[in-house]
Amino acid sequence: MSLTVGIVGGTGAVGKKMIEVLEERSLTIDKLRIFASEKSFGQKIIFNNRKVTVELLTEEAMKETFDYLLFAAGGAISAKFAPIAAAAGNIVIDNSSHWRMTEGIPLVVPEVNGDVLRGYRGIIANPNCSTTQMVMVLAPLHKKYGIRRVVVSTYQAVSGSGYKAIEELEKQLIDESYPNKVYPRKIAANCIPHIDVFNENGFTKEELKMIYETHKILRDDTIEVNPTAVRIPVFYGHSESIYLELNKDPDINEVREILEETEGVVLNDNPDENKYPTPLEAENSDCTYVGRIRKDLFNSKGLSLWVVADNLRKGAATNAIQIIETIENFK
Ligand code: 11C
Repeated sequence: MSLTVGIVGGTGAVGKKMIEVLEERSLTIDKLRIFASEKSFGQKIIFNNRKVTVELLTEEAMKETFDYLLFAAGGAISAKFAPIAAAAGNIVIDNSSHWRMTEGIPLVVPEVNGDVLRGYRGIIANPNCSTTQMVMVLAPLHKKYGIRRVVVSTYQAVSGSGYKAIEELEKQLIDESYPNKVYPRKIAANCIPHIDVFNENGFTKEELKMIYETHKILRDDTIEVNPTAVRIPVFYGHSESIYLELNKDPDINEVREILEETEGVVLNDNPDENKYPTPLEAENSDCTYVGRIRKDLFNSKGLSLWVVADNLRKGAATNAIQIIETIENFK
């Protein structure tokens, strides 16, 4: 079946990646429409060797008929326009955080909980990139052993903050005096333990997303998640050091087998040959990579892992397109 797909925010870092991923996958797109604000409308974007003119985002446009509308324009735009599009009967896949925790709105990583999409129409939320790659690895281990506690530290690429942040790092790498505008500190040659705003409990919004989105996707709010989210001077690819306390003692070979067999996860774990995932190697891949798997030396139920994925792909665009593929496969 050929589809009409709209992208709201198609000129930003995630929107552009969505266009790239749509070109690569096997969905047949009959018509792609791209919407943006006054700043960017009128631009020409190439999709499947054809020029698409970026249209102005309006309420009227959102009432037209689409098979799928992908939103990548931030929370305020999603809050206003996604309900209009959904009320018109469209399926909306929203990459912002606005609808993620709303009851009745599915929050989906297809390999983990794609089943919730069966028969559903309306707004669907795409999770935060740091949550997505984490639950890709947590889900099969939770099923097998039960996860009691997760302690995670992230090492997040600047592309998670968009084009302006990419430019800020590029400029600071060649000019030490280039001022920080996107980040509260200089990002080149530094790491900043601060992503999104601080909450009164001391955690940042990025860290709270990792807690509550994990509960919703894994359908288990008893898992104790303790994150620290850190921005590092890497362009693409988020990394995570994850410590799990399980309900049962894990067998390390069995853990490796489980992860090796998990769809979308690639095991890269051979320290003797310096084999472990890094963001440079994960860039432009749709998979989630895991390595440095080891048991805690002091707690038989403890397990450490290192998880890396391309934040603009599996963390955003690819996951959104996989949501379309999942719904199409249910038809
Ligand atoms: C970052 N994870 O790396 C953020 C970007 O809720 O979708 C994505 C924010 C979100 O800065």
